[in-house]
Amino acid sequence: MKKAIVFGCTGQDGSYLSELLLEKNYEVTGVTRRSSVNNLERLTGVLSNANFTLRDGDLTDPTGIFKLVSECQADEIYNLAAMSHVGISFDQPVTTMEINAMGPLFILEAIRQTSKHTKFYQASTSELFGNNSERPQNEKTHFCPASPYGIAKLAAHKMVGLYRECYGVFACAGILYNHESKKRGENFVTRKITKYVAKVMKFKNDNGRLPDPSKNEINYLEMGNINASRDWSHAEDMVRGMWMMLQQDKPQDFVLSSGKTHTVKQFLEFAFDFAGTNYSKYVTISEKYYRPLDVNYLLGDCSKAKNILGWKPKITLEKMIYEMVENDLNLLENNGVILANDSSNA
Ligand code: NAP
Ligand code: G4F
Repeated sequence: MKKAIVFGCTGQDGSYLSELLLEKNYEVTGVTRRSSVNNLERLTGVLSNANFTLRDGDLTDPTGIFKLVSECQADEIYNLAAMSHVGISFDQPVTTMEINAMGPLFILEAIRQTSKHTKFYQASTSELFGNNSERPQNEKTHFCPASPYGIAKLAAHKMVGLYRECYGVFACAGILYNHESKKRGENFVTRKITKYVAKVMKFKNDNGRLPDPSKNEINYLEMGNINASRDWSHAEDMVRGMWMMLQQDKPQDFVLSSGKTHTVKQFLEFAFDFAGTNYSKYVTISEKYYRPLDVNYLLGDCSKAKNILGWKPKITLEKMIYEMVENDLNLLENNGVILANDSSNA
């Protein structure tokens, strides 16, 4: 039985990847950092599986990581842990560097010193390309990150290449474009929108008509830069690609993307269609959600992954938005979850 460690198992990707690895009969060690509240809700599908074990670990703690990596002697380690919000990285640049740049280095160094046979996957990102004008971007496109998040991820990305080249560590970085799902964090733009649309739909189901924000029947949806374009995929497709990278004979980096880009405005249009209305009545633009610098256009060319891994995305954007809206509506209908006002500037 193969053994894998998943850093970031409580997150969107970590939970889907843990499910996938268990389906493939791996013994999975999921790493969680200390939390004062239960944050295992995304793991409900795996917690009762006898092949899944939770262990404490924080990416900012090199001694703990050394101990974990050397004791487990895993076949594969996936690092999906990160301070993953680009907007917040402008407010927390130091923490972002500590977690996103130093964390992967601690894991690589532990592998090099104590577990050389272990294959390593690092969660790189399309944010590495920043505002490079090349379209679409691929593995050869020049990196031009435009946030503390992107810069920290670039440091980790370069370390992966270095450890591969200098020390022969089997290390791969997946340059992944945006991916979403019903498990997406609530302060990313897609989930923020689908949660709001679900609230509109619930009002309509209860009252037989749409809510009117000008009559305080619902808060306005405050948004930032809705002209930005993103290449959105489903997280389940992406974690399959991560696993495929580590099944190769040779370690390499790969872009994973849908190959299509849409503006946030278009995402709003698609999502509000499910409620049978248009977003313009509900959305206000607030400076609070603008970033000091934003990446305006991302579009990935995943030909290399298609040719070498045989990977391609299966879930369409439309299907994904439907899944997200339906899930948020179910949460509202079944649990009476009240959508909190988003008071952060994320
Ligand atoms: P996510 O839902 O925000 O999950 C992040 C995970 O990292 C959580 O489990 C979090 O734990 C953990 N974490 C944060 N700081 C940590 C620390 N100091 N020590 C240990 N664990 C820590 O992110 P995601 O969307 O699944 O993304 C997974 C990875 O892919 C991230 O590295 C992200 O940067 C990268 N990525 C994501 C996308 C995307 O569109 N989703 C695209 C490209 C790359 P808590 O639950 O305790 O917070
Ligand atoms: O959903 P977002 O916060 O995702 P962003 O910044 O693209 O980052 C995500 O994808 C990266 C891969 O490209 C990952 F590496 C990263 O970990 C994360 O998963 O924002 C998407 C776009 C941005 O242009 C943002 O400015 O939506 C714009 N936006 C407009 N209004 C908003 C909002 N973003 C958020 N979070 N909240 C808003 O109200």
